[in-house]
Formats: sequence, C-alpha cells, structure tokens
Amino acid sequence: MFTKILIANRGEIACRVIRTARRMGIRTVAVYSEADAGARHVRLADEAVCIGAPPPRESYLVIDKIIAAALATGAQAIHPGYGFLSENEEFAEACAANGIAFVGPPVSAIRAMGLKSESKKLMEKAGVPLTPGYHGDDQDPAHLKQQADTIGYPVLIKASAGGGGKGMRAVWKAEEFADALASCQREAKSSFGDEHVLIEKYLQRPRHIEIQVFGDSHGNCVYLFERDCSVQRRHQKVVEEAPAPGMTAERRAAMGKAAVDAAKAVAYVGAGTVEFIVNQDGTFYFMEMNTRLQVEHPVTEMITGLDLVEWQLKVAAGEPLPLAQEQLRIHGHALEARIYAEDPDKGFLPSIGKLIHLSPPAETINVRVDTGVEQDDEISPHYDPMIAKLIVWDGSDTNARERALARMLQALADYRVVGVSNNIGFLSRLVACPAFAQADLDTGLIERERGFLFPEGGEPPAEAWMVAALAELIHDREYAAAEAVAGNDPYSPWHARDGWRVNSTARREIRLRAGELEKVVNAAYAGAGIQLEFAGRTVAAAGRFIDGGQLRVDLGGRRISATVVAANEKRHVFIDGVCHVFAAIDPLFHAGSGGGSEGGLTAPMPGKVIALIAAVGAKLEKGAPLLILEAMKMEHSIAAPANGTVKAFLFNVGEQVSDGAELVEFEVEK
Ligand code: MV4
Repeated sequence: MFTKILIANRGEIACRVIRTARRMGIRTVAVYSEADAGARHVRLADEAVCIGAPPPRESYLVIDKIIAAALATGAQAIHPGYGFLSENEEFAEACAANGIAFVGPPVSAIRAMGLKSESKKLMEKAGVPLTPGYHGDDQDPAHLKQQADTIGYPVLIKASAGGGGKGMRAVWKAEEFADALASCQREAKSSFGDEHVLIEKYLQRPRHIEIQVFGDSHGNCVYLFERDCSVQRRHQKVVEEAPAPGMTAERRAAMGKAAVDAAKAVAYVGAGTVEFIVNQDGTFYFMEMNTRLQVEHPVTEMITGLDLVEWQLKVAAGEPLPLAQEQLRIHGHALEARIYAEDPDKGFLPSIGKLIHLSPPAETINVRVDTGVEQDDEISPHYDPMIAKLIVWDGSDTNARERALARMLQALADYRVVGVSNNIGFLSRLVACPAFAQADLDTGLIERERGFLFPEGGEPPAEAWMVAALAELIHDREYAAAEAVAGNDPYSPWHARDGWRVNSTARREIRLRAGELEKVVNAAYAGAGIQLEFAGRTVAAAGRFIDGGQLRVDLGGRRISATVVAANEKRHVFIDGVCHVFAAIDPLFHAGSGGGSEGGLTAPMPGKVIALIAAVGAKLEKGAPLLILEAMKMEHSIAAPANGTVKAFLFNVGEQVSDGAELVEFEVEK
C-alpha cells in the first residue's frame, strides 16, 4: 500500500480523500492555487504545494506542475478526485510515465468511454441495452428520415459529439423532421465541429439511474447497486439517493449485470459509474460511463457501509477487491443534497463572498457533511461554488426513505449559512415537495414543480419580525452590560438597556425591512418584562442568547428556538428551517440603507469595486455617485443616499465584495 499520496484537487473532494487516507495511515500531499492558500484541504493535508495562480488553467489543470509536486514530495500515487484532470488521458499517461500510480482506470478505458458515440458501439457489442434508434454512419437526410419513421415519433435527434444535453432536439411529427435535422446538423457543426447525429426514440419523463461499478487488476468486477439522480437542473444533479425508489430485485440484478458487462468490455479497473436512462416502466438503456469517482458516491457508501476511496487506493495499489458480489448488501436509504453558494431567486447565479457564519448540522451515523470550507472562508469566483454535500441515512427496515427525507429536512434546517446566498431553502422545498416525497421522479421534476419550488416572495411570519426585534433588544442589553463591565462604573443606571425610565414605561420602536416591506415592532419595557406589539398583536416577550446566535425565546408563552446572525446591517433569522433576512433600519439613517443600488450603501449583490468616484471628505448632494460596482456583468453606481460626506470607502478598487457588504462610511448632513 502507498505511504504517501497527492490529491490533485481541491474543496470537499480533496478533504474527503484526505480523511480516508489519514484513516488508512497514508500521508497526504495537497496542491493549491494562490487563492486556496488558506483552504481547508491545505490545512488537513500533511504537506501542501502551491501550484500557481487561481484560474484552474494556471494551477489545478496544469499536468506538469502536479507531476512535479508529486515527484518533489515523493508521493507514490495521485488521486484526481472528480472534475479537473480526473478523466484526462494525458494526465493518466503522465503519471504512468513518471512511475506514479494514477488512482483511476487505465488510459484505454478513459479513451474508450470518452467518445460518447464510440462508447455506444462498444456497449452494443457487449450486449448492453441501448435506447432504440439509429447510431449509424449513413447521414443522408432521406435515410435518417426513414430511420425516424421506423423508430416512431416522438424521436430525439442528438449530436454524436454532443453530451450533457447539448445538441438534442425532440421531433414530434414526421413533417417536422427535415427542418429539425438540418437545424441540428448546423448547430452540431458550429458547436462541436462535427455534424454527425444519431436518432433515438424519445423517452418522455425519463429517470436517471446509475450503477456504481468497481473493477480490480485481477479481473474481478462488481456492482455496488444503484443511485437515482433524476432530480437535476440544467443537467446538474441537485439531490441524489440510493437505492432507487421502486427498484425491484430483478431489475437491480439486470442493471447491475449490464453495468458490469459494460465495465468488463473495457477491462475496467477502479471506481466507475454506468449511467442509464430509465422509462417509468423500468426499461433501461445505456447513456454513458463515467471513469471517475462521482460527486454522489457517498449515498452508495452509506447504504453499503463501504469506503469507496479506500477501495480505490487498495485497487490502485494492486490489491484485489475487498468483497465479492455475494458479500455486498443494501441497508437502509440515503439521500444527498448539494449545498451551493448560489441564488435560486437570481437564476442560481453563483454568490461570491465570505462565509460570515457557517454552522453545519452535527455529524452522526445518520448525518454526514462533506465540505471544503469553514466559517470565515471565501467562496471564490474561480471555482465551483459548492459549500458542502449533505448526506443523510436511515437504517429502518420498512420506511427508510421516508425517515431519510425527515432527517434531510431537519439537517437542512440546521444548516446555517450567512454571508453568501445559498440554495438551502430551495433544497428544503424540493425534499418537501409532494412529487419528491412520493418518489414521483423524473428528470423534469424541478421544472414541473416550479410553483412549489419558487414561491412568490411571501412575507416573513409575525414571529420572525418579533424575534428579529427581540434579538436587537437583547443584543443591545447584553452589549450595554458588557460595556458597563468594561467601563469604570459597572452599575451606572445610564448603562442599563432595560428601558428603565423614572416613573414611566420606556418604549422603543424597532424598524425592520424584509425585501420591499418595511415594518415596525414596538417594544415597551414594563417592569422586568418586555411587551412586543406587532401587526395588532401584543405579547409578553423574553429571551436570551445561548451561543453562536442561538436564541431561546418566549413569545406570549410560545417557546421558540431561533438563531439570529447579524451581518452588517442585515439580521438573518433562522426559524423552523427557514431563513428570513431583515435589514435593521438605523433610526438615524433612513435613506436607502437597504440593498438597492439606487441609493443603498451596501452591495446589492456580489461584485467587484471598479471605481471610487467621490473624494473622501467632499460634501455631496443626494444622488451624487460614490463608487461603481461591477456585478452580473453590469456596472452599478452606488449614489449618495442623502446630502452628506464620505468619511471612508471600505473597499479598494479591484476588491470583491459579497452581497450586502457595507461599502461606504457616509455621514448624513444634519
Ligand atoms: C434522452 C432523453 C430522452 N430520450 N434520450 C440528457 C443528456 C444526456 N445525459 C442524455 N439526456 C437525455 N437523453 C432519449 N432518447 C432525455 C435526456 C435528458 C436527461 C437524461 C438524464 C438526466 C437528465 C436529463 C435531463 C434532460 C434530458
């Protein structure tokens, strides 16, 4: 077995591989770009080598630098993770040429499966079922039309050199075929430089079910059952699960055999995945084979109790597979949700910035968090904005999927992220949506359930407004108490924030904004207690911060656990698994302190400062330009929200700013 390996990747997969290597007593070498110098995978590895500037083409994709790092540190093997160079033939060859074990399949297998049209021919020979259609070389339009008529409409025209959904066109009627074909050929020619197409029967409401296979260098090959990855958005997987709902033992054996036959057809060694497109009636057809460890491999690990990276390292070191097919079992049900720094309300635009608050759920035998970031890390514009993979498992004998769904909802509710937009709320709605909960799955689920998944911006519930207000009061009281202790007169009544006033009840109005809504919560201090009035309701309120923003609240006798995280002037209120974002309106400064670029002093979205217009100290009219922010490929002018003076700019030209970051210290003219 190796004594030292290099991980040619970053983020969660690099951390995940290091975790297994460490458990096996193998030393680890990380590689990192200048942007990742403080990254978690660098911190976890025994050694680390900087391999270049942030852009992947200058670092993580530079074969020579990675090979040099392995040679310099004496790493005997390189684990490529997924993405980057994980399916790059040249990289696998460079490893071999330098006497370094590549933790992956032989180059020949990568090559064979790299050409989608060639791989189909290989599969056909191996008896692996292909989608009914025509994959031949005769590209004469009349011939293709005749093939389409024979297959029967609707058919799908696919560019042979395409993939991942690119260059596909459904044709519903014979009379539409000729034009559709011509259009597909033109698009294939311009996009892929190859107008070769194939014609398939169009599967309506298909599912994506993939089989995990593993081969060793002694001729053994097994399948580690299936994963259902049907829930996708623009061909990106969102939630994955194992086993596939509705799978029968017979169907599983048939798909497993087909997958092993596919692997054997290319003398496969290592971890691989054979993807099938599956009709609602269970008939399945080969789609493609991926010659790497997949992002979603943890759900397979959870139901089999195996460590696939350990298997990869053993197989790469020449050892036989640890288990034979008949020793493999499924136990329970697992789900994985991919947690991303992206904004579902802005077309899932990546959200760049600092993870001001990051609190994942506690890990147990039922909850696993594979992540590459920690609190105060940055989500970089250079790489995939993944925050983590959240995996849950339940081992019940009967309703394991239902229990796993409940565990996923709870874990998502406990996953608190502040500082970047994220898809946690979207994932919670996805897991809760009836179609998903009832396993009514197909690749069009997200599109079909848009109404449920993207609800029109409802306003936060009354308790969210009141919890936000209460948090302001408690924070001020505790802050004042801390100041008093720090000061020279700790018991001065002037430090008390209990609203005490001689012979009267103190009142305070807390003004909050949620989106376009601005509301006031009125607080009255009556004796030792607080009365909150909101939307016509008055309740006695009490609360205290536990830790990390956790707030125990009593609202009119109803006990609520909430978390409130302040970031700049925003208050993130986590209640019942939903995050409500409020802007606390500073009573001294009303003008546009929200996020709008039309006058706000906070970044309306993640972006980069590209110009400072106003001079510090200058007296300005309301509306005068202060600075220019570049975001979403547009320039946004941040203007003076009132007559006043710029005291300081909080970012320099060229710096990235996260959504909601305070940009300017501005003094409003009295
Ligand atoms: C199909 C199909 C329906 N009928 N082939 C999408 C990309 C590539 N993986 C193959 N894909 C599809 N091929 C036939 N004959 C529907 C899809 C498809 C899809 C397949 C798997 C997972 C997600 C998908 C999303 C959209 C379309």
